[in-house]
This record gives sequence, structure tokens and C-alpha cells, in this order.
Amino acid sequence: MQKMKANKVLHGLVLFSFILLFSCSNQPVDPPEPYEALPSERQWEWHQLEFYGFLHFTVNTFTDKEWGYGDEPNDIFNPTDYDPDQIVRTAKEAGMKGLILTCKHHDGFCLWPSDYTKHSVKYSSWKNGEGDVVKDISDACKKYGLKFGVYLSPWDRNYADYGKPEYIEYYRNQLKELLTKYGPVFEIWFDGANGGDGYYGGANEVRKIDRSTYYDWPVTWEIVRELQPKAVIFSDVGPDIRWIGNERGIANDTCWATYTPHGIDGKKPGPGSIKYKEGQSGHRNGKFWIAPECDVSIRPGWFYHKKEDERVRDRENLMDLYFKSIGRGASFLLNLPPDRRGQIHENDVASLRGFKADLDQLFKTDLAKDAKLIPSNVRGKSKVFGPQNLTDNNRETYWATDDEVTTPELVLEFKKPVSFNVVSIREFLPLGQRIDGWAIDRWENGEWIEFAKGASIGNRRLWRGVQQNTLKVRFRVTGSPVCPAVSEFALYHFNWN
Ligand code: FUL
Ligand code: CA
Repeated sequence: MQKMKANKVLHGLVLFSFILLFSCSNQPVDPPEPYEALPSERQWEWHQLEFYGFLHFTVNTFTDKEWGYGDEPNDIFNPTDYDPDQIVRTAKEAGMKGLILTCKHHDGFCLWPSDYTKHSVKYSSWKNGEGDVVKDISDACKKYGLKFGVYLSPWDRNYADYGKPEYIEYYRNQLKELLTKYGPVFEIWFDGANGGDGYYGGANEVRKIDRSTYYDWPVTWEIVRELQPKAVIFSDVGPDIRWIGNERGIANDTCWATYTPHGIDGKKPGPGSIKYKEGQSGHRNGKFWIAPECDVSIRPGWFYHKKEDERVRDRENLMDLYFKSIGRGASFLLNLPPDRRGQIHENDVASLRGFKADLDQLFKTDLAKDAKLIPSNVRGKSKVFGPQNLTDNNRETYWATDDEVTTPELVLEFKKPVSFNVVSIREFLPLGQRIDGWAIDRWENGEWIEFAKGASIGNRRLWRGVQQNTLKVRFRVTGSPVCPAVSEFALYHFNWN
């Protein structure tokens, strides 16, 4: 009798451990298979930055132009109260993670003492030819913990050989200087504006180049890979980051990180010769991971003009751009043009301060952290892929479902009614951009009411709208060819004016 009892207990124990093993198994469960085009390591790093700045500063600041012709005397570059620390500190205080400087714009004037030209700060009376803006800005970036990036205009309206093969060598030599003398570079910006009239060493003529072949970009990109392997390369065609196809700082509501560049007139796609408007949305199932970047200036022009002092974007406008760039899966590259003193103007500083205060208030408290999270499915019932990964502030962890569960839902239950007007969702990008439809509902009078929906998510999707007051929120994946992998679901409340 005693033995029978012991046997039963043993049986029970075995059964119990089996149930335990299968219900909340700690057995390793494989992560989902990656889906189609994937970000490289350097792109995945870059996706974290989200918000960084552009500095447009050169002879144009002093001639009041947007595009210099290339005949500007070197001495015209003469900031009267130059303060690189103030410039970089302003960016830092605005929450920017990096700065990209126009080391050379279309006019060809170099902000560093290049060995290859006499059209630079070295031959200017400013600081008796001892000045080096690239050094000053990159040093200040190091001091403030910002990343430093380089803009080097492919079009050069000063150089006598522009349009000939010799210029390409010159251009690459300059690039090598910038990529070897100033420390780590996080992004290199290759502009698409290419060829036209200019000074060209005194020729004063129009020079047309074939944009799809002249620069032989793949060779230049190789130089970047060799000298700065961590830097992402921006151009109309990537290979890492693409232009969003407008200078208003706005991505399409549906915007994919995947993209297949298409050339014009049957030619190979290249910077300045591409169906660039397609960059606004990218392509679902595009061949490559070429992530979108939204560039826009805080003023109407890219360079400083006194007449635009009263036309600086205000904090609400900047917040709007934040939602239409970062909130649609792109990055936000906001230009701050230093003025003739060599500082960021007070009006721009004031706007940025207001904007940063708003951002801080908005993202201070993630209300989803108070919720009980109830997913319709968890991959292999494993904690590794559980819903707690959505509110842990860690982009490396994610909620995933079993392979066959492609349209799961997640219910957030609150003890007390929650009020929010902003939602933030992120996919785990190393597994590709998976989701192509989502919706969110609130619980009201015993039923679900849908209040938000969209197609792409990607790096981040921000929704904002009228305040929702509810005890329950439901996030639904409405379309996905494979099981989703979501790394964040957050709710915020902001006091919009
Ligand atoms: C354009 C340039 O022509 C503008 O001057 C500016 O630098 C902008 C960011 O890119 O293509
Ligand atoms: Ca996470």
C-alpha cells in the first residue's frame, strides 16, 4: 500500500515536471528566421541615432547665397565671433546624436587645410590661414559625445578640372584627408546636386557630366569602407542610407527601409540620376536595406541669411517633423546654419530648447509599463520571446510568435483607466521588416473601438491623436508574411497646446 502511494507520488512528480517543461519551457527555442533584406551591423547601429544635425557653413554664409559660384575670394570666409563649442553644445542640448558638417559645398571652398587646393581656409586671412573648421567641429563633437559626419560635395564649381577624370582623383584625395585626419566618422553624405555652370578655374562655363557614370561611385564607396568601416554612406541610391526624396523632412506615412533604386531612361541609378520620389516610401520587399533619412533645414535656406531670422521653425513645427520622420521609420537630419559670427543664432537656439523640453515631457513616462500584457501567442511559450520585452526599453529584446502565427494580438490591461495620446512601436530590425499592417483599439462600453492603424512599422512608428481613456488597449498585427518580432510597444501622454 505504502509502495503504491510512493509510486503515485513519483508518477505525479514526473507528470508535473513534464507539464512544467512544456508549459513554460526553458528549453532553448529558436528565434524566427530573418525575412528578406536585412540591415548591416553599421546600419543597425545608425538606426539608434534617429536625430542628428547638419551644419551648412561656408563662403555662402558671407555672400548671402545658397549655391556659391566658385569664384569667392578665400578671405570672404571670416566669422567674427567664431564659437565651435557653442555650435556643438546647441546640437547636444537639442538632443542630437551627431553632426554632419559641409566640409566642402558646391563652391569648392574647403573648411579644412587640404593639401590639394588653394581654395580653402589655409589661404584665407581668417586666423592667418591657421583655421580648421573640420578639426574644431569634430573635436567639439568628441567633447560633447556627439558623432561626427562629413559632407563633401561631389560637384565643385571652383576646380579647373571639374568634369575631367582628374577631378575624380582630386575628390578621392580630399575624401581620404577627411576620413583619416579627424577621427571616427559616422556618416558620409554624398549629395545628388551635380554639374552645371561655374567658375571652374576661370573658365566660367557650363559643364555637364553623366551622373550615372562620371563619379564611378562604387570605387569611392570602397575607400570609405576601407578607411571608416563603421561609417554609413548616404546618397540617393545608398548603399546604406537614402534620401527621402524631398527637402521638407517628411517621409510617407507608409515608409519601408527596403528599397530598389530605379535609374532614369534605362540608365544605371546613381546620385542625382534616379527616380528619387520613390525614396519617400521605399519599396515593400525592396532588394536592399537602404534606410530613409529626412533632411530639412530649421530655416527656409540651408545657409544662414539674416533676412530669415524671423522664419525659424518653431517647437511645434519641429515636433511635427519628428513624428513625420522618426515616427515613420526614418531618421531626422535637421540643419542648423551657423551665422556670420560662427554661432547658432539665438532664435534657432530658442526653438531648439522649446522642442527639446517638449520631447522630454512627451517621452518621460511609458504608461504601458503599468499594464498586464496578454499576448495571443508567444513563440515556443518561451520567456525569451515574451511580451515583457515590449516594455523593457531594450531594442535587442522582442516579443515574437510561433512561425505559423502571423497576425497575433496583444492586450494591455490596466488596473486604473489610462489616458494617452501617443503610441510608439518598434520592430526588431535584425530580423528584417516583417509587419505590413497593424491596428490599435481601445476598450469602450464592452467593445473594442479601433483608433489607429497603418502599414509599415520598421525602426519606429509613432502615432498621435486625440486622447484615449480606457482600461484596455489592444495592438493587432493585421498583416505579416511571417511571424512578427516587435521590440517595443509604448504609450505616452503629451499636453498639446
Ligand atoms: C542639396 C544641395 O544643393 C543644398 O545646397 C544642400 O546642401 C542640401 C542638403 O543638398 O542637394
Ligand atoms: Ca525590447
